[in-house]
Amino acid sequence: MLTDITAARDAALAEIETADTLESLSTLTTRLSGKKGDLARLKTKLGSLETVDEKKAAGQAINEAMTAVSAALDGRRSLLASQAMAEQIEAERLDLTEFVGKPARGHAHLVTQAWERLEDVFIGLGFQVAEGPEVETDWHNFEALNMSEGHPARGEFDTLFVDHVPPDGRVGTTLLRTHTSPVQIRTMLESEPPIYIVAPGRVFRRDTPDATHMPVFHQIEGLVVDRNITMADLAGTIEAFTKAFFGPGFTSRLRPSYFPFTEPSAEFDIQRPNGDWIELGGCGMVHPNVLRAGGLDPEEWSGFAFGFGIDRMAKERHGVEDIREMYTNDIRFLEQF
Ligand code: FA5
Repeated sequence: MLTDITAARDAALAEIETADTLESLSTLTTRLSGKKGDLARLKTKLGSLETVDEKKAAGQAINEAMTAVSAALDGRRSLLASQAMAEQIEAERLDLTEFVGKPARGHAHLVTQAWERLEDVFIGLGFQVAEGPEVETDWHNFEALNMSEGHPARGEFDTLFVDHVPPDGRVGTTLLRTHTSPVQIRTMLESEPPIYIVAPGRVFRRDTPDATHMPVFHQIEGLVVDRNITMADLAGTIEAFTKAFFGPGFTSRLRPSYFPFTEPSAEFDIQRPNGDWIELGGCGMVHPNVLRAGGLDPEEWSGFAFGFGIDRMAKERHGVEDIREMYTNDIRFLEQF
């Protein structure tokens, strides 16, 4: 009997050692610990033993064997469970190494970069940065800039009107500013000369998008009002800006032009080191009517103003073929700058 018990125990222990999954171990557990297990069957035969001592010895041996089998099952179960856990962890492991060291970072949009650099360069030349609202009154956008109602120059600004009834009830007198020039008026009305400001911002026109036009784009305005300001100051400022912004190999020129709010007026162009000319924007001496609208006496004060498109400038500077590309938000395009 004792030999059978030892044999049954050893067979059970050997089987437990070979169980290699939790499922097979579970089946084995049911079989070994159930009533049909070898040890359980041997237990039922205890009664057939002849002496009490034999029964006692065999009973003890069976109990010890059962304890050993049960301990082996537990040990095997926890080993297989920890192996299964390790496998799961390995299978679900996230490779985070790509975030270690040099994470991919975005950067400011091409136009924002140009806007910020323009501010930096003009601040370096002694200018301050001013702002104005994007929704403007007809008065600030046109009237005060020497374009009264019916002025033909208004036709050049395809204006988007805002569906808003102002306190005076004159519908159609509130609009999306068509240029940054109304900031000239607001600055003159709000501060005393000397004035040296630039005003970058978003402007709106009912222009159909094409390679050089967007209905929403950006301009930067410049305004200087002081005593004895002349056209030479304007030309010198444009030249200093051109060299500071584009580099020492670039130069600028003024060409006669017309704007209702400046007199005389000019277009200004810059020349690349390879000789190519790029049109940048408009400028001129602030018109006496504009100084008056800003609350200043043209006999005492004089000034110059300029304005140009930031998007157009960024486009030229980086050799972008089509201005619309800058607004399609294609990451492959934007990443280049
Ligand atoms: C003006 O807007 C004047 N306010 C500029 C000015 C200021 C002149 C102060 C004198 C004194 P103009 O309409 O030409 O001018 O526009 C200026 C610049 O804005 C253009 O040279 C161009 O670079 C840019 N621009 C005009 N329309 C668009 C458009 N639809 N999309 C992108 N850029 C544009």
